[in-house]
Order: sequence, then C-alpha cells, then structure tokens
Amino acid sequence: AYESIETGVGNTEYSGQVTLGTAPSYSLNDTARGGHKTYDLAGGTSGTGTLFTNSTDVWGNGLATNRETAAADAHYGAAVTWDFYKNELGRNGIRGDGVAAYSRVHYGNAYVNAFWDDSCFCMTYGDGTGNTHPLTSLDVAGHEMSHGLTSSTANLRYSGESGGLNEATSDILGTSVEFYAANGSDVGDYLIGEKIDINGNGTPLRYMDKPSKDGKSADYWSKSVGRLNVHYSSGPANHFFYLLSEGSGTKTINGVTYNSPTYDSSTLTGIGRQKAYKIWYKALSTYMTSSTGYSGARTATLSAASDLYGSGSAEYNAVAAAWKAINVK
Ligand code: ASN
Ligand code: ZN
Ligand code: CA
Repeated sequence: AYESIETGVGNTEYSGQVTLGTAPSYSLNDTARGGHKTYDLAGGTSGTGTLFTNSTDVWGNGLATNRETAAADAHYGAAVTWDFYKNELGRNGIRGDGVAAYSRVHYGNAYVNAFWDDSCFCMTYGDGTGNTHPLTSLDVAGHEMSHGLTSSTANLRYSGESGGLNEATSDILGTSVEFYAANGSDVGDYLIGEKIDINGNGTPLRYMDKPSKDGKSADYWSKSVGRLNVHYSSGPANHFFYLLSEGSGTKTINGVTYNSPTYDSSTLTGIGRQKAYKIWYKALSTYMTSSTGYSGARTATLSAASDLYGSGSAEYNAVAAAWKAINVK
C-alpha cells in the first residue's frame, strides 16, 4: 500500500529496500508528506541534530553499522504512518494540518528506547543494545508517531487507566501501520517490537492476542488495572482490539499463530482490523477525553461504531462483545 513519488532508495534494517522522500537532492526530507525530516543526533541527547544529507540517493546498507540505515528505517516509518493516517483514517498528518513532525536517530549510546515528545513535536530513537538494534522498526515508529496523534486528539492523560489507553492506542495504530505497509518483510502481526530483539532472546516486547505473555501485562480489566505501568495497563485494550479484529481462539496470520482467550469464555468472531481501527480512531478523535478510562472507552467505541455502521449493526454488537470478553461491561 506504500508508494512514494520520490526516488531515494533506503536499505533499511527491518523493512528491506524501500523508497524514501529525499528532496532536495539529496536529504531526508519528505516533501510529499508535510516535509518530514530525519536528523542525526550522533550520540547526543538534546537539540535537533544534523539533517541527513548524501551525495547519492542511496541510504544505508541494511546494517546498523552504517549510520544511514537507522535513518532510512525511521524516515520510512514516518512516511508509512503518514500514508496510513491519510488513506485509512482520512487525516492529514498528526494534527490534521498537513504539517509533519520530525525524527531524530542515534540518540545517546546503546539507548534501548524510542519516544515521542510533544514539546519538540518529534520522535527520537536509540540504537538499542550494543548499538546494533535501533528502535526504528515500523511498528515502533507507528507507535511513537501515534503518541503525537493521541496528544492532538483525546490527549489521554499518561497515567492510570487513561495512560493504558494512550499506550494501547499507539500499539493499535502501530500494528495497523505494519499491516497496512504489507511491504517485503513487513507482513503484519499482532506483536509489538518483534524485530528489535529488545529482550535479547528474539521475543517481542508485547503481545496483543494475550498480553500476559510478556509476564507483566493484564489480559482483562479489573479495578486494579489503573495501578499498573501504562505499558501493562494497555493490555486489556490491546486484547480488545485483537478480539474485535480477529475473534477468539487459535488463528494463524502471516505465519504467526495466536491464541486469544476471553474472560467470560465467550467465542468471538472478528470484524477485521480495518473496521476495528476505524472504530478506535473515531472513538479517539471524537469521543475520548484526557480522563477517559476503560468504561469510557467502551462507551466511546460503541458511539463510534454506531456512527460508522449503525447501532445494532454486526459491528456495534461485536464491539460490545469484545469489551465483555475483557471484563468491561
Ligand atoms: N517507548 C516508550 C513509549 O513510547 C517511551 C515511554 O515510556 N514513554 O511508550
Ligand atoms: Zn508508548
Ligand atoms: Ca509488529
């Protein structure tokens, strides 16, 4: 689904060979997508860094030892996320104003994180363990950029239940971006960070079909869920999204086998991820507020499903059933 009118070639670490916006010749500046630029922090931890420029229009070599490689991944991730917002959500950039954020790579030394920052309107990526696994995979880029989208819409407060919903929104949209790209090795999955080897043993950072597989996340809502770290209280909402998209039980998608349980032992049939993310986005941008928790997210998504597909539609009923299946009634 990803196309570029530009001619730059990116040899990424995680997404194979891709096309990049590189105008004027040659810099990492995507003029077709709000002028999104990618900068080199070169180990620094502040400031904007230096815009990536090049004498040829080939960027990176697929290896983290080449410092353009992480830049190619980050630049590509921002472009696909931009296209996903535009073509799937009908949104012109993070704020809906056609203006791009920017990306910074090579933050610090062996820094194992990536983050969005409202104050710079930018995304930042560390180089990961041993500086060999930069945090620039497509799902992570989509996750970070979607923190900007959440800030521009519901602005879910980053603590308690609203914080879990903020995190889940980034996982839901980051995952949706990965499926949308369907490019080369990015076939799409319901795992977060499966390519960055953040645990050193090949396992992903998070699992949407059964979030507790990470050892920390909750599968279901309970009164105590809001006391968890936001990256674990996101679990029930990620699980909701998986169940709404794909249904319960065992399912193999693009070679990955999932097994998604339900709180009430109900059997669910999914409505497909495209309808699911359209419902989530409409809820986020129309009905959720900074203090929305799980109960409010249920109401918001039911209102969104009603707007999009009709109250009492199969989609509306599937939303209600998926919330019940994670113990939100
Ligand atoms: N990578 C993390 C995230 O986007 C950074 C953080 O904890 N805010 O959630
Ligand atoms: Zn996050
Ligand atoms: Ca993934």
